Amino acid sequence: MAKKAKTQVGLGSVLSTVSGPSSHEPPDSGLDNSVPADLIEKFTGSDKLSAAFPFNATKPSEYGSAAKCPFSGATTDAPNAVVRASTVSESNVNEKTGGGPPDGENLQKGDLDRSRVDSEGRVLTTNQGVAVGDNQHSLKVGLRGPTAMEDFILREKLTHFDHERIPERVVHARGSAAHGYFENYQPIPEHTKASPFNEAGKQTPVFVRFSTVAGERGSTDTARDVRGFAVKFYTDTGNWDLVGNNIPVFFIQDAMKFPDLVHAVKPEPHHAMPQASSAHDTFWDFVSLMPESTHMLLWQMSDRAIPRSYRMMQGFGVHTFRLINESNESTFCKFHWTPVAGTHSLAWDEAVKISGADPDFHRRDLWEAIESGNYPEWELGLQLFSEAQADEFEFDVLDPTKLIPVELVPLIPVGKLVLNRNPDNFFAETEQVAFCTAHIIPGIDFTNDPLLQGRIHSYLDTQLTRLGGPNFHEIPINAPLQEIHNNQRDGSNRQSIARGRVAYEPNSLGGGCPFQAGMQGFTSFPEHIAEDKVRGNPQKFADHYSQATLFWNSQSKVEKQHIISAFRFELTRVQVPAIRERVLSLLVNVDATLAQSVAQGLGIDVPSAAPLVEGVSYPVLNDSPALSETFYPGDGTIKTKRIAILAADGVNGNSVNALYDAILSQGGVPRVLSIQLGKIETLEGDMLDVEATLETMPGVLFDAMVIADGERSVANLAMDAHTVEFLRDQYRHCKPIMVSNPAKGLLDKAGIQPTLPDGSADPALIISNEYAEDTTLASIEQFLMTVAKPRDHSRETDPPLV
Ligand code: HDE
Repeated sequence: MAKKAKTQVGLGSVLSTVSGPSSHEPPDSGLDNSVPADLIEKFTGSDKLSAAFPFNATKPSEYGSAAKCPFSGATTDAPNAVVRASTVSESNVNEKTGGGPPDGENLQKGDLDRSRVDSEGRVLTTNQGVAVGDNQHSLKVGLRGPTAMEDFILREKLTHFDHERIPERVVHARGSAAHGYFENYQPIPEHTKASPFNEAGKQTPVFVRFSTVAGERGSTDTARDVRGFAVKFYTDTGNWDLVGNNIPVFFIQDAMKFPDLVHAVKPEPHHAMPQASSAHDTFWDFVSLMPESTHMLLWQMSDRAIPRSYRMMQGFGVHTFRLINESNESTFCKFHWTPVAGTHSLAWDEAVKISGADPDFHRRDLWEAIESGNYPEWELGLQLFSEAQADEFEFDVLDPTKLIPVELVPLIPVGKLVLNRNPDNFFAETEQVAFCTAHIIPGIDFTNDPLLQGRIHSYLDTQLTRLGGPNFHEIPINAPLQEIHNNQRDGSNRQSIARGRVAYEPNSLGGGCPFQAGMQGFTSFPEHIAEDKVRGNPQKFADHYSQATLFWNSQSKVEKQHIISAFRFELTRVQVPAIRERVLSLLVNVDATLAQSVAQGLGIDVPSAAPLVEGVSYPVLNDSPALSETFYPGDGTIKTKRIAILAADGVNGNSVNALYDAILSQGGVPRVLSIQLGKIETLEGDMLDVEATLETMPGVLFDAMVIADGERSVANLAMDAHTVEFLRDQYRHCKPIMVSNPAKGLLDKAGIQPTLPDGSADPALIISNEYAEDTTLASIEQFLMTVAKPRDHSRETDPPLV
């Protein structure tokens, strides 16, 4: 193979947000443009920009008599506008995001641009627009004297700082978000007049926030937890929020129990432990007394609760909603988001280790995917059914602990969701976005699901505390594209300036305006109800187990084992034996093997089953393959997968280059890792940039690894124990590994057998021969084909052997 004049090594760092080569040289932009040019410009431009400030030039004017005439701050122009931008994805514009302000301006107009600020070439000012002469020192009476009370600049700065936190969300505090669009396939007028669905190819801007539930704002991304999947549609008939989760059912059936559930799962009130974890007594105490949680508990103990990426999870509206057509007819509807990348999860041991190595794992993953132009995508599918059909089901469609198997009501694909733009500012957009289930538009309506009914109140209410009052709809990220006209007035932080003397309706002094829209506006579905006012549940709500069994039966062997292990882990951390036993009494009603295996893991006998409510019939469906993650293998590419190439002095440069190029050209993210940053010398005598170290980026942060060819390189790597840990973790978490012949000794050191525990060949462990162009390329191809597939768990044993 011809030796390259310049290597592409370094491009993997351009695609990443952690670490990078020590060299200032821009990496070769590649033969195949696999890395967007503006991302390379941003990466290298940031270094150039920063290099223009080798030291702090204003320092000399800060001392003694010179302090009376402070220098103005040093400035330099960015080599390219994108260098100073928050995100290269700002070039993806839609009606809501706007196209970006001209440099140095803060335009007040329609879309988000009205609020964007760019400070290029501008001096620092106070909040009153007064230029600040000295931003280094407080105003003192004498250089060694006390600070003057009149220092309004210091006081304004500190005061703002003192108040720059707002209350975090009561639940779903930890999250990450992105802009994008929903594109409709075909209009569905027979079912709904809702505007996002009324035209083929129509794009509606969206802002989507993913979250964990239990942890605080700064908690880890990879906790075992349900994930929020909240979509705000900025439609041309107002904002519609579909505030869902990545699991299609919920723990409880009635809003009345939500504060209890959340208090039980949050850190215990006396000592505020544990953070972002359900593995403690109060959670299991509560749910074991709430048998309706059982179905959700199986989902939560499954791999669904430790997704590999936000991009690789399904989303569900959970409740049954109504779609309403022009004739005011209603169709019941369940919303499903299905990821193009497939559903993939972490191993629990991996999730725990990632929490230490990179608590921002999912946030970083979403950000990096969008920056690199790999826009996350989902298909929206609807389950549509009539009231008559609903009455036939053995479960109640108003019960949020039940799903509707696709065998009963198929999914109809109606459009796709694409996330193609990162926010400019986390606080202004992701933190301040206010999702409310009450935000619906003509064509969508609620059902009487008692959990949904409570949510309609709670989301709006919570924003009053979180965002400081009733004008949160004016915050740019929350503002609809439609104009707002009403007689609501005043309140904290009011922005809009209403003209005229009229703030009531009906009026004549304002010419009757604004006036009600009648049938052109939102009208609620006129559901007929003639019932007694009661507290309680319909009889069908009393079946707490049959869908838990359905879910269990639908899981693969590996998925079942993971559920057993998760119950064992969580209940082992529980301290009160009676709570463990009560959980098991629920599992007995789900499946005997499940209950037996978990009991065995806890060293206790299987207790008797929790009592069933009499007179409840059990659905006949045995399994539903679509409930298993294996049903969604994804698009079979290596796109965005992170692949570590471990190398040290003496590495075969040709083989690293061939591998690096192959990964990049297929859309993966290669990184050269070594013992320390700097350059390593290849066998051919070239110098190769190291992009990250084994110490800073352990194996859990990568989807696959390679120990590069070269006897001396392998020997050097062997001197750093991180290499063996790297191998062990990658092996234990069932990730593809490629090693060259000389690295076989490292496998031995790590305790890794070349065959699977059952003696058969390990398809994800590839041992390549010493470098020869054709055989190396064949091994790389084989390796990357394995990386493209969902993880193969056949290495797994319980307990792990490695
Ligand atoms: Fe929420 N939920 N929730 N929830 N929820 C909130 O709203 C609440 C429920 C969900 O990214 C809060 O703005 C009640 C189900 C998501 O900003 C709060 C009940 C589902 C998000 C609230 C539920 C969800 C929230 C906290 C039972 C799946 C994050 C801050 C009656 C369908 C949205 C806020 C974002 C957030 C209340 C149950 C999903 C307190 C009372 C079921 C994705 O208002």
